[in-house]
Amino acid sequence: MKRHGVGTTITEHILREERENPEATGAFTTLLNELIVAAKVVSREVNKAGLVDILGSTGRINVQDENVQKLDAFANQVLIERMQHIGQLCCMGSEENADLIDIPPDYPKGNYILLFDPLDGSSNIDVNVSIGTIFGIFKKNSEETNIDILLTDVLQPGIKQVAAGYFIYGSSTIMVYTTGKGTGVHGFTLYPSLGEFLLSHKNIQVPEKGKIYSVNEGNYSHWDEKTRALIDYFKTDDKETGRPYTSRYVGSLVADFHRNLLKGGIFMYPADKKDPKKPTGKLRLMVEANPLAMVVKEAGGYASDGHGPILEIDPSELHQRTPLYIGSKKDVELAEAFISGKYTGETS
Ligand code: FBP
Repeated sequence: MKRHGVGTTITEHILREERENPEATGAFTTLLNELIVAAKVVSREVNKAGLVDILGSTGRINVQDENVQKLDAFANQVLIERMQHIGQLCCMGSEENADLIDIPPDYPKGNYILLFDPLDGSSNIDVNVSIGTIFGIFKKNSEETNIDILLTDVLQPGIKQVAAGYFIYGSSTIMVYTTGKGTGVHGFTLYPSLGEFLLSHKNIQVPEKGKIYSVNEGNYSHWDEKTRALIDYFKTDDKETGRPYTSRYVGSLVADFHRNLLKGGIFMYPADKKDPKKPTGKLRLMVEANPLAMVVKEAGGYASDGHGPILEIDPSELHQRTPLYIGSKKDVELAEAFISGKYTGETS
């Protein structure tokens, strides 16, 4: 219901969820509200990037062995500085930081763990193509506060996330998130003149089967036979099974995922032999695959590493990588059948 021309704000939505959760203490609300402030700061900087000296590289190489872009570094700093003072976190983990990020002693600590990819789609930053911030939130299990020991609390399977989502900085800035447990996946669009996220996509459900496949086919020669057969399957002309699918690949995971979430389809970043140091593909389990896997599951879709659910992977490292097949349930199940060698030619 619109009041004074304004629809449901994200704060209203979060407070309603808090009231509906008997265990809620307000801690999660504080965490999410500050994360939203951080994203607004990043969104503002992204929107004016071409006008200020924030494009291009910092010249530094990060723990992912990637060139750190200036906007990457800016987004990372904004998230860390905004989130460390809220008193609800015991630590954070970022794609840009080799180790866990401790909460400075002059700030109170809490029981939540925030993991994030501060700016996903770095290769698209300088060319004004949609990029985003991806986040996953866990609760720590132990009473531990010592950062050196907290890694065991952080390395939980994705199924244990209490919330996950992303922000897209594109033609408009959108936040999509879920707290799981049947609460649904909801999208909020930033209303620039109001500076407020308003509900724009209520209870998103991904179509069970899509018509879009998203993959960097430039890696074809580095794929194994099963992966090639899968991609060839989506490109084969067969009206009965709605093929060929159409190819769409932005090169920003958050943007490719968001499109497929709304329209149906499958995003794939298979394992490849391109870089012996990265046999399991490029994408990170904890800050990219897990959060999006929680969102797609709550929206009726599925996320797999080709052999089983992403959310059930027991992580062993903060920056471990995983092959990723994510999106419409039937398309990802089919991909899993191909990659695990169980494909029999039958499609459901
Ligand atoms: P970062 O930008 O956070 O490092 O993310 C990795 C990423 O850019 C994804 O967003 C995207 O899906 C993928 O890499 C693109 O990789 P490639 O250029 O190899 O297709």
